[in-house]
Order: sequence, then structure tokens, then C-alpha cells
Amino acid sequence: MAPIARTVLLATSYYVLLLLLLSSSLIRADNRPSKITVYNYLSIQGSNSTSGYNTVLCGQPTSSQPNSFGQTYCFDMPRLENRSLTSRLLGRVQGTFVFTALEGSIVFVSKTFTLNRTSPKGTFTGVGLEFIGQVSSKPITGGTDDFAFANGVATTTPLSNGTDAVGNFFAWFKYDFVFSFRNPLK
Ligand SMILES: *[C@@H]1O[C@H](CO)[C@@H](O)[C@H](O)[C@H]1NC(C)=O
Ligand SMILES: *[C@@H]1O[C@H](CO)[C@@H](O)[C@H](O)[C@H]1NC(C)=O
Ligand SMILES: *[C@@H]1O[C@H](CO)[C@@H](O)[C@H](O)[C@H]1NC(C)=O
Ligand SMILES: CC(=O)N[C@H]1CO[C@H](CO)[C@@H](O)[C@@H]1O
Repeated sequence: MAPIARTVLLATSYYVLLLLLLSSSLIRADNRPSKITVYNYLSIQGSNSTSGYNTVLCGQPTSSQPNSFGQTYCFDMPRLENRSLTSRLLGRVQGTFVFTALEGSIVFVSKTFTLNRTSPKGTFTGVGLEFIGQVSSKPITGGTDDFAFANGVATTTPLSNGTDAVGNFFAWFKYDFVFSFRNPLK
């Protein structure tokens, strides 16, 4: 092979190698998930409790209403890998829910999920109605970091509930998130 042909061949193969490396690093840089399942532990402060809760009554109407209408709760719950307080902590979910139905047990929930791990990492927000004691879905309205430009659906499944040793009401929930991303380049 002529020296010039060899040089051109070498340069071309370097170029191809560079392109391959670049495209594979681009693929690896994309940590956007399509589905995630987590478990949440809700614990509402009991009337005499001073510990063990993550949710408090933080607003209510001046006079009591049917169906708790108008009561507002603020929460800061752990997101766990499994349905156990000793399972791996993946992040938090923080927000409020308001009893918002004149008839029935419906709450309007606005909350932001933080995924505090190396990958995927970031926050996303879900807003919508939850029907107490029933499987409920709400839209995912956006996110940050690996969840930037996220849309999707968050489905909440109530698993169990009860009263703990110090009088807090507790409930376990499973959350299934399905994501789609509007910006293909991120
Ligand atoms: C809270 O304490 C008060 C006073 O000791 C008691 O009357 C009430 O029953 C307690 N409430 C609960 C839910 O344990
Ligand atoms: C995320 O993890 C860091 C380091 O462990 C911690 O300081 C921070 O409070 C955590 N944030 C949330 C929202 O869990
Ligand atoms: C607690 O569990 C019962 C029985 O499954 C269910 O009917 C009720 O709606 C649950 N309460 C809450 C607040 O999730
Ligand atoms: C004990 C237990 O249920 N472990 C599960 C926790 O969640 C991971 C991921 O979903 C499962 O692989 C484990 O089996």
C-alpha cells in the first residue's frame, strides 16, 4: 500500500473510532428512566404523639366541615425500595394534600419526588386527585436533572394502614411511575 493511502486509511479509522466513542458516551450519558417503582410510608401525627410521624395537619377551615373538606396536610415521606422502613432509602417525597371533595374521600395532592442517588438523579413533580383507599393516577408534570422535560403518569396503590405504638396513623403505598420525555436531546 502506498504511504499516502496508509495515512488516509489510518486517519479514517481514527475518525470512525472517535465517532464510535462519542456516540457510545452520549448513549451512556442518558440516564433517563422509563419506569420506576418505589414504596412510601405515610405517618400522620396522632393527637398525643411527639415522634415517628412525617405528616402533619398544617391548615384547616375555621369551622369543621363534612368529609374533612378543607383540611390540609404537609408531608415529608421517605421513598423506599421495598415495603419496609429498613429497606434502601432512595429519596423523599414532599408536598401537601388537601381534602377537596364536598362529598366523598378525595384529596388534591401536589408533591415533588427527589431521587437522591447517583443515577438516575433529580426531582419530578406529580399533581392531581387521589381517591382515598383506591388506586389513583396523576400526571407527572415535569422534572429536573435526569428527569428534565419528563411527562408521565404516577400511579399510587394503597397497600395497608393502621395505628402505630404512639398513636400515629400510618399507611403504606406503592408508587409506579411511567415516564416519557419531550426533548429527545435532553
Ligand atoms: C390523648 O391524651 C388525652 C389526655 O391524656 C386522652 O384523653 C386522649 O384519649 C388521648 N388521645 C389518644 C388518641 O390517645
Ligand atoms: C440527599 O443525600 C444527601 C447526602 O446523603 C443529604 O445530605 C440530603 O439531605 C439528601 N436529600 C434528600 C432530599 O433526601
Ligand atoms: C385503610 O385501609 C382500609 C381497608 O383496606 C381502607 O378501606 C381505607 O380506605 C384505608 N384508609 C386510608 C386512609 O387509606
Ligand atoms: C426483601 C425484598 O422484598 N426485596 C426486594 C426489594 O426490591 C428489589 C427491587 O424491586 C427486589 O429485587 C427485592 O427482591
